[in-house]
Amino acid sequence: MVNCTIDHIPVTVPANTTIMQAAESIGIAVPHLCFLKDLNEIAACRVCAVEIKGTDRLLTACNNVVAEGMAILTNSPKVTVDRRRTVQMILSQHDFRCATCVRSRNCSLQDLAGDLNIQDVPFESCIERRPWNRDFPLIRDAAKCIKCMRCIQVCDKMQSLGVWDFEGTGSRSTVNVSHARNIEDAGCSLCGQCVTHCPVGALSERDDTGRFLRAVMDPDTTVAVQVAPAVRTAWAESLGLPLEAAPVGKIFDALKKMGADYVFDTAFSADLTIMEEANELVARFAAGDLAERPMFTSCCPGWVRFLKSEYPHLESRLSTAKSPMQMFGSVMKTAFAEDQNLDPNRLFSVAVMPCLAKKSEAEMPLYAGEYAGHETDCVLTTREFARLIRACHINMATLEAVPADTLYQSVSGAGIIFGATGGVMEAALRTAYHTLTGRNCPGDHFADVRATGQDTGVTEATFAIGDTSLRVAAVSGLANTRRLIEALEAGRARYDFVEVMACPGGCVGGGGQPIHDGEERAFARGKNLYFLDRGAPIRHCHENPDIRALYRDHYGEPGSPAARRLLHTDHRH
Ligand code: HC1
Ligand code: SF4
Repeated sequence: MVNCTIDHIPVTVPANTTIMQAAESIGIAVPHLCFLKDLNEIAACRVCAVEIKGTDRLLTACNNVVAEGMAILTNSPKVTVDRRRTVQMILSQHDFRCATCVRSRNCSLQDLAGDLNIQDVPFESCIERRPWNRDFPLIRDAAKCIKCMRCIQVCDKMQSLGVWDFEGTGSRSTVNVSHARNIEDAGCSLCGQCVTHCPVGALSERDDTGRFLRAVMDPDTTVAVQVAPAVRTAWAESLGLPLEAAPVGKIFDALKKMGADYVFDTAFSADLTIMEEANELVARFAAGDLAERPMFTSCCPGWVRFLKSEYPHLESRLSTAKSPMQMFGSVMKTAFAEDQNLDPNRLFSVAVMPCLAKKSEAEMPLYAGEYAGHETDCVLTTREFARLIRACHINMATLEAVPADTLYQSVSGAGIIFGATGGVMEAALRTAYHTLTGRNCPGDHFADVRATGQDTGVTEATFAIGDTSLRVAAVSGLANTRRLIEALEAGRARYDFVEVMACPGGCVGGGGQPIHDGEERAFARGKNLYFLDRGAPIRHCHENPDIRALYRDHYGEPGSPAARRLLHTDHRH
């Protein structure tokens, strides 16, 4: 153990404890900007510098460890002056027009400058400006980048993709797309994790709120909105409502107040996806084609982008079932339009998603149908939705929980847990169990695939269903996924069915969710979905009466020619 003092308070900590951790252990938060636990501990910003009494030097607290007898001051006048100057230097390279910044009120640099009472920047401004393709779902504003390196580390260590890199030397050093590529060609999965880990407004999603508002303002356009399972766990985090007071019905109410004509829960089409995907799993199994195992889930577009660019030879292992978002878009423009006597060419289909990659999934040519537009015409992230609530001056206190619209009101708990890692797998196994045995399993029968919060991003299990033994895995995070695929390819692992989610913890931790700097909330949000599943009156997708009615009236049965035409894809293009 090591004994030292921090701000005159004695503290004893294990050897190799950083100054920042030691301070935290006695409730002293050392200000910082670039630090991310386990990902970015390199003191790039120098904001966490502290004074060591008896020396001339300031030491950065995030990457220096305490030593026996050290007397550390985190708030001496010397530290304060140094910290103010450091932040002023950073501001001299940062476009601080905060009033129009997407991260205003949720920006670590803005908070820090406010806390340090910085009212001017006495250094010459040198702001870097670079062109960027504003049509791409991920936007980078070089003028706001503070070179903290978080995006580089997150993309590299968490997602194994290395899309960003440092370039230049000295005062010209900066961050850019690696290997001088354009972002479109850089193999970006669009997971958005670099966005949620950026402390400022340098990275963001493309803002599509204007397209949504134009559609609801057009009297000749019918707007139908679906809301993803994970959105309900997080939408109110930045709006001042506690989770218990923020059910999905209030999201529906807010959307109606914004002018949406119809509102639906993507958990409904998650049920539909499972009908098709479980049927496909059983069929692939019955065919006994071992070379085609495992079957991979295909609902996460970040994962599908990753697979197509990194492991294109595995494309045929993807389930051909469209994602719930795309299935709902297809249903809206075909079955729903037909049943409600609506012109599909005047139907604008919107999806509120916790995800950036959903924007690119919706735009893929393969999802343009025989009507105007795409199956999904506009994707808004959870953050864009929260911004719309503010922009439309919707008073959160007036929102009421209203039901989704008919014909698709009913959702199962299995559809709801899609938003958490392991949830798609669990939902599919519940229905596959029914297909193979003719009976329903207990709701929590496959709970072993749920993440515990302590795991490494992969959960594995073997289940016996009737005479069949299934070896399954659920993985989240693309670096974890790469390790899993490499183990498969090397013959070190064998699975029949694998669920992949690009974002750690699944969609609940998606790149379009509200940002809490340096803090991961995915696991807690996921627990909320399992809580909703436990209390759901229906816990199996195949028991959803509205799904049954949809099959009765339009598709016949899972895997039918109509279902294959409208609800599946070959993933090409
Ligand atoms: Fe997801 Fe999915 S779970 S991919 O995270 O399969 O985005 O929530 O909507 O499509 O259902 C996202 C979430 C979402 C789809 C579903
Ligand atoms: Fe990397 Fe994901 Fe950011 Fe793309 S969106 S650059 S894959 S972290």
